[in-house]
Amino acid sequence: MEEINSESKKGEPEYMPSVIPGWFSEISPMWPGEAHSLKVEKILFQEKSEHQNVMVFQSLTYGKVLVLDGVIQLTERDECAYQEMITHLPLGSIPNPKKVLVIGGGDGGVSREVSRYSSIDQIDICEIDKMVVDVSKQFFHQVAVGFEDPRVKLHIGDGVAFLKAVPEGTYDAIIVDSSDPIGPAQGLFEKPFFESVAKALRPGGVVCTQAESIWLHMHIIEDIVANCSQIFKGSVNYAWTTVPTYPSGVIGFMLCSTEGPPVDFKHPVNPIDARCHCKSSRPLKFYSSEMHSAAFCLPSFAKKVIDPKAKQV
Ligand code: SPD
Repeated sequence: MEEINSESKKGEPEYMPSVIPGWFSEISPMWPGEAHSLKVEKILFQEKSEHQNVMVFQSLTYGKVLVLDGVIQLTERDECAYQEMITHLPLGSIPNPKKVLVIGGGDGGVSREVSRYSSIDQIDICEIDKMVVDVSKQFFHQVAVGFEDPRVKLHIGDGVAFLKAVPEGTYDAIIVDSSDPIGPAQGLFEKPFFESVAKALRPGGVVCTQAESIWLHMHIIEDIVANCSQIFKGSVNYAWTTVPTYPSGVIGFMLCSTEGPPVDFKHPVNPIDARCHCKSSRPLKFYSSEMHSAAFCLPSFAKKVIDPKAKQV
């Protein structure tokens, strides 16, 4: 096969070879046949924890990147889209949240966002992998700043086991900031986990879980929606947002409430103060009330699958 050359000869169009040393490509059976790539300037950290491979690299265009088992978890440039949406979609939908649990979230970004609410007096985080916390504190200060809030209590352990031990009706909101359902996060996508979540929430409490991509994972989403509509007796909705460095450039969220005071996720009732009462945090970059409502508009192909099982107030 003729070698493809990136150098232009005699004014011919330039072709780039598709496999280039110095690039990170995200390859996984969860998105077969495609891989998003980022140019690597320097690998800053690479180690195997008790649970997974942990890597941090400096990219040319997205700042530092955190990768777990070969899958991008966050980049400095676009983490705002994910962390703000997964947090403010649920917390913007209920008045005066007080107790919040984050499952996963070992980088601290979700707790950074939860910290913006002055009504909250307790933020529990249950992350399985201490190395993720340590690496985030070392390389991602603007994200791990979320651990500095005195209301935060960090538990290192398995989220499934943690939730089973939580007394009934403890939390106003639970946010499940997980990696994909291959590896340590698998249990966080299964029915027994959602049953524990429902039990740990107060009446009219809310959950928001990372719920993959409408372009790639409709089969997973369909299962999650079916399980959730059996378990959660309040509202059950799917929302989504753009995150350029996640597979297919989008990611979704499952938002559910338990039986009790009705929750209308599509119309936020608890607008957050963008200035934030917490001095160490920056102004919002992505979330707004408009983005909140827009996140629930689904393309027709997804609506057809999700809507028959979803529940509105
Ligand atoms: N496909 C990757 C999905 C990762 C979602 N979790 C990211 C953690 C950021 N706090």
